[in-house]
Amino acid sequence: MNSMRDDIKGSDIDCDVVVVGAGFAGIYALWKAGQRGLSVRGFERGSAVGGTWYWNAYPGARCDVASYNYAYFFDSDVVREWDWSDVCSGQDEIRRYLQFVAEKCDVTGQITFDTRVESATYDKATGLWTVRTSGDEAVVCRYLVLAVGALSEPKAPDIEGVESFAGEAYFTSSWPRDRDVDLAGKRVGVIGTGSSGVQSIPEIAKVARDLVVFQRTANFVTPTLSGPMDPERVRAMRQDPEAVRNELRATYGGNQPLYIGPDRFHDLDEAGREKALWRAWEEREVALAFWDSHLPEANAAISEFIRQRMHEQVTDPWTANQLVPWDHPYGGKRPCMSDVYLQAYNRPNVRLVALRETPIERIVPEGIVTSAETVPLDVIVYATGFDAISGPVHALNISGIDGVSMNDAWADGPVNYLGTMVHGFPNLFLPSSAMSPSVLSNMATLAEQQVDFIFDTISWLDAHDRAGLHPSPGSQEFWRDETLRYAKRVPGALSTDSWYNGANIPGKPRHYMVYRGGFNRYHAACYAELESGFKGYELLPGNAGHDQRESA
Ligand code: NA7
Repeated sequence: MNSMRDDIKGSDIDCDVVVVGAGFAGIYALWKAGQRGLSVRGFERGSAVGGTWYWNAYPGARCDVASYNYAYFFDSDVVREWDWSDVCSGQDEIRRYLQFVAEKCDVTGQITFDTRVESATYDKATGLWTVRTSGDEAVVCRYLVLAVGALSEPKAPDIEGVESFAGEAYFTSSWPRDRDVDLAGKRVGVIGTGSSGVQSIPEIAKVARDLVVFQRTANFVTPTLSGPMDPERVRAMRQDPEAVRNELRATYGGNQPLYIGPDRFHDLDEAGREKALWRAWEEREVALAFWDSHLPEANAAISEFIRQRMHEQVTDPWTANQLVPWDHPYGGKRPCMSDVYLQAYNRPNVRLVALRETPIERIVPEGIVTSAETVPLDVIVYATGFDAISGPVHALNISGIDGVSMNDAWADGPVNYLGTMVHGFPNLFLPSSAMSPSVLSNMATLAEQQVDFIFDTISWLDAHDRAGLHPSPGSQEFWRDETLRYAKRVPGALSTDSWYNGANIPGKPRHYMVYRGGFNRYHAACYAELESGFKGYELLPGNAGHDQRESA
């Protein structure tokens, strides 16, 4: 394939592709562009590759998808040369892995680091994007891949007086990487008990003099898969990485779980269900206790079982009762995993403040004021989460056909087709974004799948002499309905406040943002489009002036 289209003057265009972000999707997109003979540039606001795994360097940060699967499979050498130390790899190990892959694939030289992309503007006349950066560069390209991640735009603290605090303040989402944060002997307050809070609290508890946890909503916490890698499984994986990759794409979650209960919920009596739940608990896959765990009745049994196990791990009855999530079913919001979180509350230096009973009123120079007390603190850790999934796209200033901004197009919530492209924004690709399997799938598998689909789309355009494409409004409506249809089947998905539906950000339109039809179905839908000649899209004419199904 030619790296430049003949109908675009060489001087008009700086590169074929710009990739924004250097996490799992960005690194692979940079490599893939090179493989397809396309010229490419990358921009990354961090000082190194890693994305999520670069920024979230808080103590205790680790992955809860098994390392067997949470990795790339596009390159056999990468699979064979990298040894994971644990089934649940820690943040720094995953960051080093991504650095290893980026260097092995020789893409780091294409990335401009410490640079934010500030805007991206589409020119209808030329069909090109102009990307402007914090480094005062304007780069003109044909294709724009925004590999900016789903959890990269931290939620701004929505508490009065945040700036007035006189002590140290840290965010789990941008934990200092250039120095050790010394919490020894200090009075530390942690706000937030999502995955970041659940992982960091036990580590902070080990060193802080006093730790006060400010919890608004309790979350489900189940044991992790952590432990040594099984050498047999690693050997099998290394034998045929391509086969593993295909197997992952054929699963519901882009992930091969280590255990799935063999029996259906309704085929078991009470004793059988209890046995199945215990077995799955011991296998550390309690959410998959039954073959049909997704059924509301099975989910209710799983939820109740986890509540009991959580309760019995905490000594103080009031604290135990507060830590158990009574208000939503398992999976209604992102469940957490930890082997040490609940036990941390049995330490004498750890105390829970239940914000549903005594809400935070404000932050003052000396600490946090609730409706019941002033808690004096030396350090506040904000584990308060992200403007998830659509937030990183809103943070960029993107304007498409006729100057329509993405923020206007998404004013009522994100719309797109197949989770990757938006009507009115030709040749703009959004891996890991809204209405893809996204955060409810294995993000490493998803990164490879989406980037493959994006570059297969680009190859198709070139092969068919098309300058570009964007989805039709009808396709977007269809995909929105599909996303909603599958979300309705998931217990608690639409009724629970969560960052899956934007409820964690005041004023954000409530819109379920994860496609729950399954990775396998998603993958098939993407490639069915390609095979149909992109019937769900509007195609922009190329040089040879093919018949037009376009609106631009
Ligand atoms: P999450 O899961 O969004 O958790 C954020 C936590 O912060 C959650 O407990 C929130 O309570 C709490 N929060 C947010 N704002 C406030 C205020 N103003 N007052 C009190 N408490 C607040 O983010 P994480 O970083 O833990 O995890 C994100 C994902 O990263 C994780 O699931 C993994 O996929 C990796 P709320 O539930 O809103 O009541």
